[in-house]
Amino acid sequence: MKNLDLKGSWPLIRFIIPMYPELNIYSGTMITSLGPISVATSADKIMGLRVEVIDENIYTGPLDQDGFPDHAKLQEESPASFIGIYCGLSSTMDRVYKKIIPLYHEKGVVTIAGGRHTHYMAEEALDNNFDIVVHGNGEHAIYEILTTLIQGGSLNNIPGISFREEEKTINNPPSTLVIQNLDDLPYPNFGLLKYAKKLEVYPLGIGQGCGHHCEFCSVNEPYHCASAEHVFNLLNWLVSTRKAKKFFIVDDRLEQNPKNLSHFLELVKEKYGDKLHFIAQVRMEIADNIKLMEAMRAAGVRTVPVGFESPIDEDLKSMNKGYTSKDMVRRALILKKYFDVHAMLIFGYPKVDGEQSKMSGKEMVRRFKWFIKASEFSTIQMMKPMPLVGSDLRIRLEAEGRIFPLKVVPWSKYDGNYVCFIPDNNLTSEELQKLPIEIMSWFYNPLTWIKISVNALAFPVYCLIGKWKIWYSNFIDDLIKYGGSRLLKKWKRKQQINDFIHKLEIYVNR
Ligand code: B12
Ligand code: SF4
Repeated sequence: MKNLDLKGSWPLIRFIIPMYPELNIYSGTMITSLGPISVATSADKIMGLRVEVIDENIYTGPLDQDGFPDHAKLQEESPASFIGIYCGLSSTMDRVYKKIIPLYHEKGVVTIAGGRHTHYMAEEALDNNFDIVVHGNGEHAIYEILTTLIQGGSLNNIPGISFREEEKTINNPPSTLVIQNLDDLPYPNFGLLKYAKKLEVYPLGIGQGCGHHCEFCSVNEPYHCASAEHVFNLLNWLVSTRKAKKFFIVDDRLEQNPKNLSHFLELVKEKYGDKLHFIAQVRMEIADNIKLMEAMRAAGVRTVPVGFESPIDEDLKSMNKGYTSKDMVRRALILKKYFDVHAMLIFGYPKVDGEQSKMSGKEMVRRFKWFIKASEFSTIQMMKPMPLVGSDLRIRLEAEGRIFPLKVVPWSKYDGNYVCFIPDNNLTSEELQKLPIEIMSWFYNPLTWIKISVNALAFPVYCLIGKWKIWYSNFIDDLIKYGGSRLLKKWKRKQQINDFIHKLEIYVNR
């Protein structure tokens, strides 16, 4: 550990949520990450410490000459003694290691990492000049780390952290910190955000973990949740203190404790009707539970992102998704009656046990398009399979020697839009890179503006026959599609996809 330099009588810890490296469908949404805000809230309970959070994705402060948040300037304005970085998304880690950490490390600031990437890659983080890595829930750990360091104590007795002593890595047990009673947590204080645009969507957590075990996913903990009353009180507090109206429920799957969820929805409906707006991730099987969907709708759940993943049974089996494509369209159409459905899909999933799919890329595209059209999704996101750190998929592909090394495909490309491994034999790297984008371009068709214009003219007719609600819903879907087509165009313009594919091919043919 470096010698602690407590700058000023009230030392400062600056939490940083690093910027997404690439344009994606979440760019432009004014939301922040719940985890680091919750940890910062906990640090803020330490008497004599100042706390601020910089979220680079919604940042309004000083910029450097390349147009990125200027940490040298931030440090000059208010020197921090500690920084805590959210390392939950691998795609942000190149910026963390290359741009953020070196600057603070050089100034003798203590650097603390938390989030899923560094949990699984602690050695990499310590090699890149992080002083401490926190594993799992960081609310108690941050309190203990900061109070211990300020009082000049040793890290040896703090559970769930990794650090180096005389170049040797110390991993204090347990391997993952889990806060079982989520009702014990203080309400997240979004007021700690500094230089931030106004939040439009507030992240809200009911529970953590997931009882399923999809191969590509890095969420491996069993599910546990806060009580309905606790979450409802928190919601009331956000509505009254921050005028929050729109919420993204960050649970991996909302429906895991139906009794608790139904109670929460009932409380929301009683007080707010459907005036608040919730976005909540669910599995497609909730289409079989009409009562629950009705309760969700009545309490203001409007949009459900659903990981349908693939209409191809071989893919679903390899993913260990726990269902087949049977009934997918039927369930999607039921969900559509209640919500806007955002479908998350994975193209070209590598098959288990060296099985090779006989299906050509062209046939896969045809199947995906058919499924998307038949299911009438409001929005879609086509991703490539990502060998995420901590997932069984990464372990399998690593064992097969198929993951491109970081010098060919760096962490910044781990956002679902790039090929990260050598695909199955029936697909070339170029096809895996390009075909999902072809499906996105087909769905987010720039010519949708013609449909929008025609529909605008047809509005009076729909009013006359009393079907204006149908008109409105189609109109909004088309506007979103058109917006999506513009975003896609911007993304394509920025990418040098052919250079990227060329790099992959050189590696494959080496
Ligand atoms: C909500 C969510 C989103 C939201 C918001 C993202 C955000 N960062 O908040 C949205 C929809 C935007 C999103 C987008 C994506 N996501 Co996402 N998302 C989640 C989800 C479901 C919940 C995150 C959350 O808020 N959890 C609740 C909080 C309380 O927990 P937490 O974040 O882990 O924080 C705790 C600890 O980690 C720790 N901690 C966190 N920060 C810090 C900092 C310090 C200093 C300390 C000490 C501790 C600490 O303490 C916290 C409190 O206990 C997770 C799955 C999961 N369960 O983690 C996936 C997850 C983070 N997402 C994932 C992915 C892959 C994506 C996408 C790439 C998918 C895509 N293609 O669109 C994009 C990212 C786009 C990009 N540019 O890269 C992966 C990330 C894996 C990885 N290694 O990169 C996850 C883990 C899911 C998975 N399939 O495995 N996501
Ligand atoms: S992908 Fe969804 S259902 Fe599957 S393990 Fe992850 S969180 Fe659970």
